[in-house]
Amino acid sequence: MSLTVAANRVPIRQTDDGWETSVGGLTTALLPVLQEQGGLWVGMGEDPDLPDRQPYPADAPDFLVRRVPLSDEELDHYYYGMANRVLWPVSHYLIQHLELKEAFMETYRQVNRRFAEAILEETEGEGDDVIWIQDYHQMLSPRHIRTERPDATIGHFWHIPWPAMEVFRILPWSRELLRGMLGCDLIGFHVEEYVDNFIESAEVLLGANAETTPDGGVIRYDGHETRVEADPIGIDVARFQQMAADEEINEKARSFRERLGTEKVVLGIDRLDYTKGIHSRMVAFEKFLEDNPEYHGRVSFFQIATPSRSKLESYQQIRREVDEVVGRINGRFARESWVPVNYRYRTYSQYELCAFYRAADAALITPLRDGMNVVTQEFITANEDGVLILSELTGAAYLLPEAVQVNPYDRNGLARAIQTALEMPEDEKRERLSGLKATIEELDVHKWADGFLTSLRTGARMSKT
Ligand code: GDG
Repeated sequence: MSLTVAANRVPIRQTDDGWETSVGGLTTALLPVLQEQGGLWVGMGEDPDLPDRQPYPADAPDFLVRRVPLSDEELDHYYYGMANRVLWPVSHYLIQHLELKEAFMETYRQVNRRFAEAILEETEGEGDDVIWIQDYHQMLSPRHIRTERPDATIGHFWHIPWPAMEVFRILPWSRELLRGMLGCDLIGFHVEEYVDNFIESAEVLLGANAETTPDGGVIRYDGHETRVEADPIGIDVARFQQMAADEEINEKARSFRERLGTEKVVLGIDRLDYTKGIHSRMVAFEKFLEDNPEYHGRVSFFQIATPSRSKLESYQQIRREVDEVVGRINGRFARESWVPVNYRYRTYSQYELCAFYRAADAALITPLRDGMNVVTQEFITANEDGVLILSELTGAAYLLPEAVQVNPYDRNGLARAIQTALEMPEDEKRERLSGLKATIEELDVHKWADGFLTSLRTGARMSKT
């Protein structure tokens, strides 16, 4: 078998010491498959100085990196436009950020076609070769590939929520986008809710015929069958376990706690994105401090917001709002050496993140909507005795009943959950965490990739234990 992956970004990057593979769930899961079986990775080419075709590694290539070069305007309309100002907000039910511009969709069509052409040029589509497309950047390329190569095996994994049909249909191009996706043989989502929403969208908007099966469903449309199923993504569990056992990381965790100087540490780690609920979380922490003066001086909230999509006005706006609320809370409550909110707008290494996970007494992961949220899984794997406070509007919430679940829009409920977490008895904490850890071990990202590829190739899902 040879594997072709199409994702928005290629999995390698240039550093001062040469080229290296990037760190991230998807790369970690798919590189071993490409290294073993060979293949192709197609992604955007944002830098005209880089080659369109790059065998990697250069001295003994395992696979070919193929870039689809994009002009600045194409990048603006396809990536910052259609992907990030249309598909992202609509899928997260944050339609106040929606910008429905025909020019975005026009470029998205062209770029999806170019991705499909690059795949067709580089592959012959023989035997059990498979094409695996990732995420909402590529909804139309499956249909192009199918038209040119009716026998191709094409899979797609959708990493964000699929919204309710009534919300998805707001898009003037909803039917065209769905038809594009239905060029696939298999589409994976994190949880059943998204599978059901997708099936309903295909039935109502396209009049497709759909049947539900124990694994998800089968949609028949235009003479082709597409299977849909829930395949929740995991993390590289062994890597996080190893980091968690590393003495240097534990030393970092201890000195971090000492520097904060409080009895309790509450942690948040997110890309700075309006879907992640950082602002509402801060306001809830403020309410917690208002209601619980006995905690003043005893608890610190440490929030990392990693810069993301910062070219976009809506992301600049959320940054200003978070800056403002952090300033307000600290201005109101800080005293002597105690600063209640420690906020960092920057990127850390994965080792540093792991030290923060180890150090925390509670993680506050409260997106307004999130496909899965793998920060949750990283915290559970790395931490030993903390509490997970988790938004019920994430994919992860379906899988993790042992978390303290909250509605991220409910300020009072969230404030109470912080108190519950900080006062939870030790044995209850350990019991909940051990249930959570068992689930995360099952969700491992290598198993996820194997499971999806087996289902794609054989037409049947592996039985889940
Ligand atoms: C999409 C979906 C779905 C964050 N800051 C730093 C850093 N990170 C890493 C985390 C984690 C990842 O980024 C974020 O993953 P999430 O799952 O939280 O969210 P999205 O980026 O929105 O991802 C999401 C996911 O796809 C997978 O399908 O779960 O729902 O939206 O791994 O650790 N990593 C490093 N430095 C940082 O400062 N190195």
